[in-house]
Amino acid sequence: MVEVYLGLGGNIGDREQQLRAAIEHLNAYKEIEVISISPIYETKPVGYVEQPDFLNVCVCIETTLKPHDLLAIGLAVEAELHRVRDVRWGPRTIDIDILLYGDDVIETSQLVVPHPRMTERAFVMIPLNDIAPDVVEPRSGKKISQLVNTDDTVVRYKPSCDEPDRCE
Ligand code: X6L
Ligand code: MG
Ligand code: MG
Repeated sequence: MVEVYLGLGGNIGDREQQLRAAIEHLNAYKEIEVISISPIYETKPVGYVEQPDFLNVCVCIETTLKPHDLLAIGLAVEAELHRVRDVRWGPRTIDIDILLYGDDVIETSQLVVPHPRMTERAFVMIPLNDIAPDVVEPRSGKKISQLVNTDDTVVRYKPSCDEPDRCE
């Protein structure tokens, strides 16, 4: 069993409903248990800016899945929620990224973990710091609380749910 942190985001349709549906879809796998969910934040698009604002959230799961099997499940959940891969960095109903997989460092052509640019992105680091301030990012050896830039401002959209099975 390994503790994994996922970053989820979306900016098309009912954004909050899609985040919650994605978390429910993940939790429905017997190999995945959702442990905690950060508050949801509304964030300005980064990378390709001419698109709607995102909602972003980070989730802690425990899983018995190997990293590539978890990646495949994430992609399957994205597809179930009608993600269409169109414009690079463009709008999407849901994006599910593996941020941290225990303290593993993974570098394959399919998957790089820790997520290589996560520490630069407030839409990842602010919610991650809410649920994992003492978790160590294994490339730097630093805690999330030491890596988060608290000068970055992102706007809280909704509080967290303490009991993942009982949200809504
Ligand atoms: C220069 C070049 C500077 C590229 C930044 C940053 C590219 C982030 C892609 C970049 C660059 C990304 C989300 C988002 C995306 C999201 C918010 C990406 C991939 N996903 N903006 N932009 N939330 N707020 O989930 O992260 S596209
Ligand atoms: Mg992403
Ligand atoms: Mg992705």
